[in-house]
Amino acid sequence: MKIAIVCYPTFGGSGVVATELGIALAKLNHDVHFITYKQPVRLNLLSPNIHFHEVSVPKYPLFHYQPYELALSSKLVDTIKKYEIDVLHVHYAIPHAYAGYMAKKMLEEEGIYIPMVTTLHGTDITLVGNHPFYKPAVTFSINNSDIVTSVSESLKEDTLRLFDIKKEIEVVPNFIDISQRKTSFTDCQRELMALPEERIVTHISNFRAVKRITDIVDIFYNIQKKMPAKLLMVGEGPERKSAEKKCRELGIKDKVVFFGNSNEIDKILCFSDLFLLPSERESFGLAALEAMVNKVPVISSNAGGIPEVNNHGVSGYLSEVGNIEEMSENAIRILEDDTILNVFKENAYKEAERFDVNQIVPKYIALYERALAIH
Ligand code: GMT
Repeated sequence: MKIAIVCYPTFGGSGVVATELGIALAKLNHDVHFITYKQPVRLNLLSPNIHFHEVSVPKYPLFHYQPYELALSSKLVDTIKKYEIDVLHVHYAIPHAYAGYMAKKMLEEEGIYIPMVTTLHGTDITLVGNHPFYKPAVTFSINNSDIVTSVSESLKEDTLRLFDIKKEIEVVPNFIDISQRKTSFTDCQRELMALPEERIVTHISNFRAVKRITDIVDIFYNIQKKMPAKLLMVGEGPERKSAEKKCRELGIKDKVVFFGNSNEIDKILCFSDLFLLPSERESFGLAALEAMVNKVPVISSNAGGIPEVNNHGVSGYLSEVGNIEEMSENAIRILEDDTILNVFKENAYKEAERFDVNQIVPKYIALYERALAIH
């Protein structure tokens, strides 16, 4: 099949999933065309059947806001025609499903039918899309997609609760390429990060308020009172400054490393002992899954879809959002005993196997085939 994928090219989970999906489809000999405003960050290999088409938005002084949706739908029309694309798959409803629908309609005028699969990722539904300013347009573009998927049962329930949805929503969970992880473990350089007796605690995100970054600092503060430990904070975003300030105020800044955005998260996770994800909301928690496949147990909140990924008492522990005391106690329970830690590490990996690329990508292919047959 020839598949066009629209996504955000940044470090957000939706862009990562879309990129990994495109790479997996290309390995299965499908022809994949990424259409977005920048080469996706995880797309570091362009192969004969992976293509990237940049959406450029020319700046014009009249526009207070540059019309990205217009440029995207025009680029979609051109690319779909030029490369005879079979299926359009848009990730993150805003504004991709809306622009995709416009492209579909423009192509229909020329007698070209293109089925559109829309994947809902989380904040496009729970935070941004639910805002009254966007809600009618988001509802419309979901209802007018040919197939709609969500990355967890929890996100499906949220979508049905928050919007007037007339379409079936199929749950296709996020996934991970386990075989690729196995081969990249060779250069794990733990000694560069911490002393042998120190435990390494890690968090990776876009440092937005929804991630409750200061809870992470509080939990780590409690951990380091009980054992030698380091906290590795990976990512960039609005909450980073306040987290750094809090580390200074608590007198733990020497034990915390802020990395900024990284393309080498497997290298960081390979020497991590525990992953913290105390988010206010999380449709899935891809970062937790990436930790688990690297044998890193997870202390998380029980928000949204996280319980579908992190298995309480097996791959880690879950607590109510904001229950810093319980999260700290559970973290210490896992970290203070080598035997317990090793059991959780192995369990985390086993739980991650449920989300292997080979289990999940065929589900998308089956949906594309169904979308093609709709016409
Ligand atoms: O806020 C983020 O974590 C980024 C956001 C995105 O759309 O890029 O992530 C959402 O999609 C990810 C991939 O499906 C999920 O793993 C995240 O849980 C989800 N984030 C939220 O729901 C807050």
